[in-house]
Amino acid sequence: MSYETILVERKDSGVAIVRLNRPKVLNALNRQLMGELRDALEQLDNDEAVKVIVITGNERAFAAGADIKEMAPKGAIEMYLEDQFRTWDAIRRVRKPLIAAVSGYALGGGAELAMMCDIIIASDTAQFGQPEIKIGVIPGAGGTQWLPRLIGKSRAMELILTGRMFSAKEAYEWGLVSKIVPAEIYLEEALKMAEEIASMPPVAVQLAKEAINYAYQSFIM
Ligand code: DAK
Repeated sequence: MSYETILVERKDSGVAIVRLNRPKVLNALNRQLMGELRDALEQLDNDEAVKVIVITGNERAFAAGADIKEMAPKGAIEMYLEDQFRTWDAIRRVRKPLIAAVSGYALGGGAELAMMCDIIIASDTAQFGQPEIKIGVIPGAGGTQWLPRLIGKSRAMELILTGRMFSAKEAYEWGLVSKIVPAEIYLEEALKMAEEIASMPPVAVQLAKEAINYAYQSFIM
């Protein structure tokens, strides 16, 4: 697997790491990156040696959202015909556990990508948010569905209608993330958790993930 916008690493422990790799633009999620991410996740999902997948960015940004510069000149019809939902949907269908290791910005589509994962580990510098309202759009990849379910309607409404960022501490207190750790060790901690899960019976792990996600079955994207 060789990509331009992500890096993929497989460990002997059964853990694979997918690193979003457009650091100059805070890992903005352009079409190429989303396509490569989808392809990598599908391949890792089909690889028997891989048990758990960790998705991460870098210390400054998990991902600052969809690539605004790429999106800006496009009209509604072009966006509709591109059908990006198909890509996001494919990520949502990955059967192996996905852990998001988040440091720095996780905004817009970046926050949605983290929420699409099964577990979020955050560094103490992580900042989440759905700032789309500020540019006249609404969260396009499920944020309006995920946030109310994960942190409650009133908070989700406030955050989506104001676009304000929220801290790792808030995200932890509201149950959005399962753990906050110092920035220096956020990836290490995520890998530790991934390795522990990778050592469990894999079919039971996948079934448990499926069963828990049943709670979100009415989720439509
Ligand atoms: N897109 C493109 N470039 C971005 C970017 C983004 N989202 N965020 C940052 N960058 C770029 C900046 O333009 C800058 O590039 P240069 O100007 O140096 O070339 C570089 O990254 C560094 O950013 P800053 O200089 O702005 O860094 P600061 O530390 O000052 O500020 C920031 C960091 C994260 C607060 C700021 O960059 C910012 O506000 N960024 C935009 C965040 C945002 O609005 N994100 C939401 C985007 S909308 C859909 C699925 C998903 C979506 C839509 C549809 N479908 C399935 C249909 C999702 C939509 C979104 O996510």
